[in-house]
Amino acid sequence: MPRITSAKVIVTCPGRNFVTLKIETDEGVYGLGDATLNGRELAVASYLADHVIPCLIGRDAHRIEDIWQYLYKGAYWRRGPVTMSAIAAVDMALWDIKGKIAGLPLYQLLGGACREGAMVYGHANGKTIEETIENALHYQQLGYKAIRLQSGVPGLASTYGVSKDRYFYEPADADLPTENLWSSEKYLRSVPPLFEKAREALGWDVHLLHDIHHRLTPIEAGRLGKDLEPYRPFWLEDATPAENQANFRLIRQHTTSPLAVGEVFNAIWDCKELIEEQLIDYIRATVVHAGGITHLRRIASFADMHNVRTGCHGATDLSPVCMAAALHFDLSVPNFGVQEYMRHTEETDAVFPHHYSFADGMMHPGDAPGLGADIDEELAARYEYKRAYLPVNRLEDGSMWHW
Ligand code: EZ4
Ligand code: CO
Repeated sequence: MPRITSAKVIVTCPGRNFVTLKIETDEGVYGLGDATLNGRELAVASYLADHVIPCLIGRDAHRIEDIWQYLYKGAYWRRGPVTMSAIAAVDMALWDIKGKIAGLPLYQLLGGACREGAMVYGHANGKTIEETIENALHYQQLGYKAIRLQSGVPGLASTYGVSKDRYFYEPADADLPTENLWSSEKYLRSVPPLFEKAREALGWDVHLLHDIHHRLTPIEAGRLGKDLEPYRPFWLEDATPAENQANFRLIRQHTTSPLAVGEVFNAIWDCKELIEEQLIDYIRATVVHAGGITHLRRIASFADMHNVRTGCHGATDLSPVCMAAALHFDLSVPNFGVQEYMRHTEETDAVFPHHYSFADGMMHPGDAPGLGADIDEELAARYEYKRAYLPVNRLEDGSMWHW
């Protein structure tokens, strides 16, 4: 039995902050787990170092389900992004260890591949529709079969998803939250022409996606969904906040545009009605923020019963360790839909060497034992943590809005 002898939290900032858990065993095998929670990184680092690691020492690393239940039920205080990201990091690291000991890539332990690769979508963006389309054409040339379109909104100085650097979008951009101005009316006028022109330029053989980033009311989202129907979007993401899951019932009544939600979800309870009542088409929960491989598989199985497919969050704040875990999950889960893929910078990739690869619009986790992602601790130590926040939004009258 591989006994856990020690564990530590590694915080590094190769261009952006990442929190990584490393668990070591007496068999000399170690495992890694991503614990990054954008803008709240140190809370998870402390939760792990101060409250989780002491409970891990001496345990049998093979007992993944038992350790998951112990950390979830045993804390008394359940769910929430900090708790569930910490549990996720432990879970990922234990699966990594199990894979390394078995000499098998993780997807083999999860039942083996049920597809050749995971279709990913890239992020095309620009200040104007023309710029966004030019960027999308570039993704199409790179072989992407699915592309997310985000464009500047006329009359608004900045908006979500439109990057300073065209290929690396990093929303957590300041030492204190940047203040942005938002107008749903202006935004709602800007999206249909983007999709109309994108179909003209890109044709119909590519999937087009869009992220609303929680900014509309349900009835506004219903209207946008209806307006976009002629352009056959693959999905509309995070149309409205989902704390009240009934929000999506209203959207669903008004549009056949497919709906995706859940990158901020932490547990199966966050999407119980959404899935059970078939109010969504794709569930965006991720390995790192939703309790690890163990819990995400549970969500996926529940989703499969209700014709909901997976579409894991894959922005740059999810480290290459999480990306690797996501790809093993994607390869093995029957109701996989699509995987988000925002490339990491070279700096980040150097700190986290990995075996996953991209070809022809698809990704594969590689066949190295375990997750197939590592951390160069010496290099990581050179990048000190740098406080960085996500922006906030205000409406034109100064009141706070969803970012
Ligand atoms: O804003 O990951 O679909 N992707 C997204 C991301 C999120 C960030 C938040 O940390 O919505 O860009
Ligand atoms: Co999103």
